[in-house]
Amino acid sequence: MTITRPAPAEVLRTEYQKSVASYWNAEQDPVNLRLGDIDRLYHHHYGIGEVDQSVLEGPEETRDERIIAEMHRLETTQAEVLLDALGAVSPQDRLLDAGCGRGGSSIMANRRFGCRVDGVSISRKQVDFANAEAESRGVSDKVRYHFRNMLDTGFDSAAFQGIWNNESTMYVDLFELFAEHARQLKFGGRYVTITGCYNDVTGGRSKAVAQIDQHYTCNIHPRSAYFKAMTANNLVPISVVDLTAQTIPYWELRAKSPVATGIEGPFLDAYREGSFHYLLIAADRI
Ligand code: SAH
Ligand code: GPP
Ligand code: MG
Repeated sequence: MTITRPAPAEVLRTEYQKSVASYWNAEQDPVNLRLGDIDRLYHHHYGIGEVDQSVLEGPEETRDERIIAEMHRLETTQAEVLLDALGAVSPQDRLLDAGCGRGGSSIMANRRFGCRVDGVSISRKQVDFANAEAESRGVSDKVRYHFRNMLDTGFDSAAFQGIWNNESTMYVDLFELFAEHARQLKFGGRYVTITGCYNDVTGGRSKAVAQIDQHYTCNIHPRSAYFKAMTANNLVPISVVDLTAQTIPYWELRAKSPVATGIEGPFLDAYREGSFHYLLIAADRI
């Protein structure tokens, strides 16, 4: 089989997109790889839910392993909560994982719904990694990752019952993104995002939010921008869940973990001061 691959210039259209792709092509952090190695579900998102504090007690020699396993459990729970919000999906449907990272959420979606899932990332390294994982799991007929730009994927119009962005909207203009999602979703299809956004009520970008942007080369949007861009693109919110209180324990645990990266302080500050929220938004395509 011949695989024709788009030239990077067709996928990476701006200097900014090239710098985002470089970040993800170079990324090898134990905070992600050591967690993913546990069950080969690799996530690039954060965790939610109650922390089992007993992982901090018990034998010193295995403490690090226990903390890492607990962080991974909370990140997998986050993806389960996102998939819950997709509503009914049948094995005949198709789903799109926009900004798919190393692909963990797509594997979980295929496992849950039995349907075809396509993931797109502007990191060729991630796409190759994720396809190798799908291959080794024997699901590469159903789960496929593509080196494509989520602002212009090349997929057919009205091809998808569901589309999600799990922590990947902060790299793009939301009006462009939701226009492309609206094109690809069927009428009545569901869009879900879990995202970090800044709080319009407390003012502009706080110092802690600016530090997060700087750390990941991203551009966190205000909360209001999501609803403006959805309304402009025939996406009607059906549920909005503030997950902030549920993600703080993950960050507290991560700060005490052997794989802390230094960004834990800004996340905890931003959440605690109220300048930043961790939000799930689900919307229907009309
Ligand atoms: N959703 C994944 C990864 C989140 S990390 C997870 O939950 O594990 C952010 C991802 O967005 C990275 O894979 C990055 O390559 C991707 N991304 C950023 N801008 C993009 C764009 N314009 N098109 C496609 N993917 C993009
Ligand atoms: C990816 O997670 C992080 C992002 C996509 C950027 C910002 C997200 C916000 C909610 C603002 P990761 O798992 O690669 O990050 P880390 O390496 O810090 O675990
Ligand atoms: Mg991570």
